[in-house]
Amino acid sequence: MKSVLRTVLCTMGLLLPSVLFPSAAAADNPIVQTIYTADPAPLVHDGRLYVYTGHDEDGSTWFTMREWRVYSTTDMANWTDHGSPMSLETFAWADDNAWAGHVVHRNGRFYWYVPVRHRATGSMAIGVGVSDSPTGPFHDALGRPLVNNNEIDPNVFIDDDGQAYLYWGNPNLWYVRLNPDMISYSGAPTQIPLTTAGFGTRTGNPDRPTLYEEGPWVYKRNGLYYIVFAAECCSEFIGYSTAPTPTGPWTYRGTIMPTQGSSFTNHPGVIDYRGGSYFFYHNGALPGGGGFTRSVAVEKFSYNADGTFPTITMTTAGPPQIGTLDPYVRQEAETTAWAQGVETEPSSEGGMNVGYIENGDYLKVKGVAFGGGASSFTARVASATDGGRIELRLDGPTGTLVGTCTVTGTGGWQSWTSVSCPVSGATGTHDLYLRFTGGSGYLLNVDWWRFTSQ
Ligand code: FUB
Repeated sequence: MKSVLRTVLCTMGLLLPSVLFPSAAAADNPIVQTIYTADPAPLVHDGRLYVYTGHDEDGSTWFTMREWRVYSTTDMANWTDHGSPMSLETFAWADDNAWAGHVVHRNGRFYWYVPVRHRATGSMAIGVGVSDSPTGPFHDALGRPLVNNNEIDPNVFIDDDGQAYLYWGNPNLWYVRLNPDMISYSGAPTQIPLTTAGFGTRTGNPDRPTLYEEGPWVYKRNGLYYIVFAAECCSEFIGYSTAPTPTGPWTYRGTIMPTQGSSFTNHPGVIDYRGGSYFFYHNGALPGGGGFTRSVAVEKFSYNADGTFPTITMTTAGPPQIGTLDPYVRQEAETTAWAQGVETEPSSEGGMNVGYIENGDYLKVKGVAFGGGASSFTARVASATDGGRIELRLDGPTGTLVGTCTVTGTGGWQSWTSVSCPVSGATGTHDLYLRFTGGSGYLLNVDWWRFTSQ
């Protein structure tokens, strides 16, 4: 991503990312800025909201995707990067197209259904990764495809009676009843009739007379079954249908999210979390973004009284933060509302760290509750060069300076040490900016940080 940003800036004759991102300090959408992400699939587990995504490679001119990624939040504003716990290498029988998947929790395990290209046939198939943890690592549950009919975008819904259904398809829409083991099924895959009553009317494409295109997302709310999907092509919008049973008959209900946002695909994920309803999607909102370099974003919404959707439009603000973030416990550096100019990578001390930090880059952490005041700041850092400084600023990358930590070389990018510095003037609740300054080239890495209260 860093190299893409630099190329874009040079091409445009721009020197500073802030020129491209005049409102980056205020924006929280897209939720990931360090890489291009696509095809969000949210899951709530043990009080956290996880979102599983694909990863569009930098500079892609096709859906060039080799791995999946995981992010999580507890406040809908600050997201933790958990890296990539599953990739094409997980599936020995697959060779390309790590496309739109879905994770469900059952039997104490996490099952990740993904479409990939089957090496032996060259056609798309659906595999299943399994893990004991929502952040992986995942391994191939079957050693072969679960479904192999050259269609994509699996989504699993578990009904109140325990019956699980796998839905998928483009250009058709299929379902099959999964067995309780979640990695086998009973009965034959069944095509859901794509009628115009069920899925709306598309004009100008006799091969696809309904609006259904791909990306089904099925769930139940107040006894009503919903199927939300990418509609029409191209560009896609997000539409939905409802039914009295998980197998239909479906009735088309209209548009949720109109065509917007510089990506000709879109992909829905709908979930309730901590009393609110959230709509995940993707667009092409980052620099260099477009149809093959997409970014996942999220909006908060409320259902209408009759259970229908309001129209949801893409924003750069994203949802309001739920609560505040505690700076007096260890916070991962890769937990951010916005990460400007940096990348993440696996840390030798576990989890991820923020790296590839250059002069002027920054991390925004939203809604940090300093309360009566912080007296010092400690960070876990490493540097293979001469290091740099971590400026602690409030409410903007050039906002009030409340402390500066100096980092010197540690002998390696994964040679970690802790540095501390005094803090003054950090009281109440503010957006915290860790702004990095120093010479040219990469300065330092950060694994985690913590303030001490007065
Ligand atoms: O990301 C690759 C494909 O693009 C997905 O499988 C579709 O849903 C579309 O978003």
